[in-house]
Amino acid sequence: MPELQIIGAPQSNYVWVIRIVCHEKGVPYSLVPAMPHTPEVDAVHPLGKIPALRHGNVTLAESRAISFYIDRAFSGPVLISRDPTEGALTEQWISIVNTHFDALVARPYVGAYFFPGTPDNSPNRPVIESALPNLEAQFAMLDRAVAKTSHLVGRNFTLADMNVLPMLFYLQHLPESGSMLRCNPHLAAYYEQHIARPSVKEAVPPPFPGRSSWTIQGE
Ligand SMILES: N[C@@H](CCC(=O)N[C@@H](CS)C(=O)NCC(=O)O)C(=O)O
Repeated sequence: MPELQIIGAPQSNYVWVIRIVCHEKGVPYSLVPAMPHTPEVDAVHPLGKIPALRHGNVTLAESRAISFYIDRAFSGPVLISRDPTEGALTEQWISIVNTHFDALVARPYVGAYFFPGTPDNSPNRPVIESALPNLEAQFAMLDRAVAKTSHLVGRNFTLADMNVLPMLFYLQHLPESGSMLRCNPHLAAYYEQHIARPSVKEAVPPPFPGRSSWTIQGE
């Protein structure tokens, strides 16, 4: 079997998702550290985004496609149920998280702390303030979703859970979103339960260069 390479920076939530997937499937891999829009990444992802994957002759972009490949190409636990309803619900939560929660709300908010684009590099308060109402609503949505079983779908740890946990990790370390997470009791319990899972814990990324921890305290 050729070596499976995950190409991307460990701090990317989507690179982390793929590392969780590999761990859950029992697939050995090597992480090839690379930033977006660098030659190794551009060679695979048409938009230069991370993660990218190389496995023998196979090259793939996009975390959902990469997860599909790993889930189907290797034996081990099934990460997206082959049952039509359970599988579709898993896709539903991946889609909601990727297109609404991550892209529109969480990513701009987290970026306003770590890549603020302000003259003095201080947090970008207008972006943070504008994200807060949506963040609150989407935390409440996720709280309801995990209330019954502490999983997004059924009683198993599926790709839907793997997909959301890295983003929750970043949100948990920031002031407003950390408080909101703690105020949603089902989501807080879900986070504490699954962040301790070996596949998730083992790929916790080091803080960005120049920072000693992920936590940013409130004012
Ligand atoms: N839809 C993509 C999103 C990947 C993504 O946004 N990656 C970020 C890092 S977490 C990135 O490469 N950002 C650089 C850019 O958007 O130009 C996936 O699921 O893989």
